[in-house]
Amino acid sequence: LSTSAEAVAEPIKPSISIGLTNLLINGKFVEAASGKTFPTIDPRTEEVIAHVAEGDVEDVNRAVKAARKAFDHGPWPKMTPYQRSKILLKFADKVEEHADELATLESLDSGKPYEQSRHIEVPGVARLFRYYAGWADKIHGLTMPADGAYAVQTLHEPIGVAGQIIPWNFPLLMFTWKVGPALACGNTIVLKTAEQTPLSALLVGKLLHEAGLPEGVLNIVSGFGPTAGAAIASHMDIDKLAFTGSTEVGKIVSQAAAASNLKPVTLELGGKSPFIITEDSDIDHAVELSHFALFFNQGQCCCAGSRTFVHESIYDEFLEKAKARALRRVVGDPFQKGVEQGPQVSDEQFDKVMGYIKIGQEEGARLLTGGERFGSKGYYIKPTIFADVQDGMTISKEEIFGPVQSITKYKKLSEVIERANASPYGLAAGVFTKNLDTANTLSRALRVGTVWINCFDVFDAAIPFGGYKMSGHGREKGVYSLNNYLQVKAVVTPIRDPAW
Ligand code: TXE
Repeated sequence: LSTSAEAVAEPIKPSISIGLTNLLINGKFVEAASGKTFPTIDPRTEEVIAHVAEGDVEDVNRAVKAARKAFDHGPWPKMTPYQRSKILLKFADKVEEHADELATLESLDSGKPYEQSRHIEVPGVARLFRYYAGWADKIHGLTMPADGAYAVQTLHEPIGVAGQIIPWNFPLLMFTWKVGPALACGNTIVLKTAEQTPLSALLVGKLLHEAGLPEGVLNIVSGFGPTAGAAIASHMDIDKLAFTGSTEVGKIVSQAAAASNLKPVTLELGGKSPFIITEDSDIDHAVELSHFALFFNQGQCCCAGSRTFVHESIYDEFLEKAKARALRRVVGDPFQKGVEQGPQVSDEQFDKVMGYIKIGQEEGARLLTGGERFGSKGYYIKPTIFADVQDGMTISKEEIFGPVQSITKYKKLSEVIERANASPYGLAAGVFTKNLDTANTLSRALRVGTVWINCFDVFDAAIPFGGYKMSGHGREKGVYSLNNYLQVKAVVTPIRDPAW
């Protein structure tokens, strides 16, 4: 870990100048109506990267006006689906042309390893937009027989202006999961980025316009939740709301959506995903996969495998190897090659995670490794493992959202099913087994939106993602996401002369 420590002491200067900091409204980058800005912070150095225009209610109003006009009068929903598809495809090419720049912005703003931004996130943006470009001209209704002499058809129409609020853990991908299907279906958008990570979306917005997106179709308002975010959730002229973030705020925006104009809401919220390792497992492989399931993206994944259940017959060996793997994890400057883990996104998240580590120790979980800050500058935390975690402990119940693995022992399959399901969350689960019967049983018994068997975090564009229970409702990605941005109109015509 010595090279990582040096990297923390000497942050690498990425060769990029921050060009875009204003709000994107009606196809132009404009200052906030108030003239206010807020700083976005480099989590490696705790220093300001740039001051970004701070959108508020008036800016959301301006953005909604532009989106409304673009939907009601603009060319976008009336373009042929093929024309829309071509713009999305051209945009995907532009993402690839600007891959280095986008990945640099993403890592600078969020602290995630550059190699991850460059080889997972940015290609993911291009892939998903191509996937939805493919759907644009395959969205169509049905015809159906009816009692009586009627010709009946359904039209699948865009909903209108979509309000979208996204978090900071995957700024580019969360933008993509929401904007891709909304545009393919012909909607217009007002999107709010997270206040911790406003930068990459602005460049993506510029590229979408360069690819031919008409003005007003996509508006991006940087700013804070209780101001700009709340204005979107409660806006009377926004027809649909999609939100990804905490369960707490998910409830607030749902209430605001209902209290304003009853706009439909899709929610992708927190999780406490079990990762179950059965007795027949190859231990080395199980250690590696469960390590990845939790520590990927600094542990800041809504679906992180944050409750590792290990069969008692392999528990001790598993603990020893999991600890060794955590100690080998390369922590350091995200721009340094080979680094697996950068800093947490913000001081607030750093404090939250350190708080949970303290609670874990106080409540009697056994700290195997880590548990403290890494280096002296930046929001770095040592990969941390707790063993012998009991279900009633706070760290087993609440979302930590950091590099803290909680390992617990189980005896029987029926027991682990019950314990895994005993959570208000139901986002995802990992199952590691060689036994087909066990895999089939667990994949049906677990009350979660995704079950990864002998794999984890497989996020193909075609695979739907979303939660059971308090992890949210609605599905993103895949064909299922189109439903979020379409409404069905039935058209009924009498057949005047059914004599034939
Ligand atoms: O989330 P918030 P925070 C979880 C994770 C994390 C915790 C808190 O456990 O530690 O949430 O993170 C906007 N009206 N997740 O505070 O506040 C906000 O500006 C409208 C899981 O960052 O939910 C941002 O754009 N909008 C999650 C977005 O909501 C509001 C990813 C998310 O922020 C608002 C992130 C309001 N009143 C955090 N208040 C996941 N599911 O992946 C805030 N926002």
